[in-house]
Amino acid sequence: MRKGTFSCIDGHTCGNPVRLITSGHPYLKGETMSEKRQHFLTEFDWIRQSLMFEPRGHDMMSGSFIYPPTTDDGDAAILFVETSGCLPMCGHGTIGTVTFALENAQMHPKVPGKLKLDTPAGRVNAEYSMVEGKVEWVKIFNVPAFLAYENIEVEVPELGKLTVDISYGGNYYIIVEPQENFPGIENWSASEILKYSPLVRTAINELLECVHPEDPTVKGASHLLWTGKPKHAESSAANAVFYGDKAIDRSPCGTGTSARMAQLFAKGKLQPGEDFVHESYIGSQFVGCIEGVTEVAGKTAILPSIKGWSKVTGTSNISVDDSDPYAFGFQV
Ligand code: PYC
Repeated sequence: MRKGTFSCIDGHTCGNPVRLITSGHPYLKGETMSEKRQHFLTEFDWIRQSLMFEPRGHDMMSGSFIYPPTTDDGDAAILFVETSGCLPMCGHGTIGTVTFALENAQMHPKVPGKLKLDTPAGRVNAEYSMVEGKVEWVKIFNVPAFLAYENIEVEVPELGKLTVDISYGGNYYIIVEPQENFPGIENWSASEILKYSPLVRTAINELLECVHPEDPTVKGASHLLWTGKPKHAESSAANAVFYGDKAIDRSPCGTGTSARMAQLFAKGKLQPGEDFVHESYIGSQFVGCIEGVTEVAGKTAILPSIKGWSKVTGTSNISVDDSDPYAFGFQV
């Protein structure tokens, strides 16, 4: 039977939606969040589709479920649900989940101000400031990020040749810097980003394979990070992150910022300890930092942190009943 009622806390992180689902969790098999993610995708993907797609969601919708920790020292575990699937890791989603959960007693840190979170991509730690019941900011210490491919030439239908880098920050990002066939995000409309992104993504995934060296279920270049000039003088860089089929991230994108810092570090353009103020398509900002350097399967990687904020906009009780022809959503 595919029906249920789901209580949700809705809000946004720096402009991008986060729907924290606080009831209706399916029981998931698996020792790790990566295994539980696979179980969810196999048996419960209808829940994601119902809560993310129209008419209950929209193109940018993104959400999460909190589960008990899967490690001995963890405080909580997070499963991410998005229009595109279940991401291994979502930065804006983690900042929103932590904010909404703490403000509504859905997470109980062992050490106040700190959280150890189990995600499908691995351990993500968080720090936060909470004043009079409101979370002011959350800083996440993301999974190791690394530059996977450099200077890849790809022929994109209707656009022509692009040279791109591919970097991992919890998801694989195709990073496009201004060049002959791309004048920078400040000179492109949203419809151009939405038109060309899927074409670049398909061309890249036909050309090469992105598979995480430590977890083969994390695979595929799923996101695009187009770069350009920031609107604000204090921003270090700006981006338009494309995800799903029609979404431009309204936040500066946590996993995208991690991937971008790994790319800049590998090219000698960003050093550990420097603030990296990353600006989103709508001008909101995250502060990123390289906290340290490590290795993933013998490859140099960075330990990224991302600081941002979230706000609750409301609560909802969403019902899904298979007598509704659009119970499991649709995409146009
Ligand atoms: O913040 O990591 C992120 C993210 C991924 C997709 C949209 N936002």
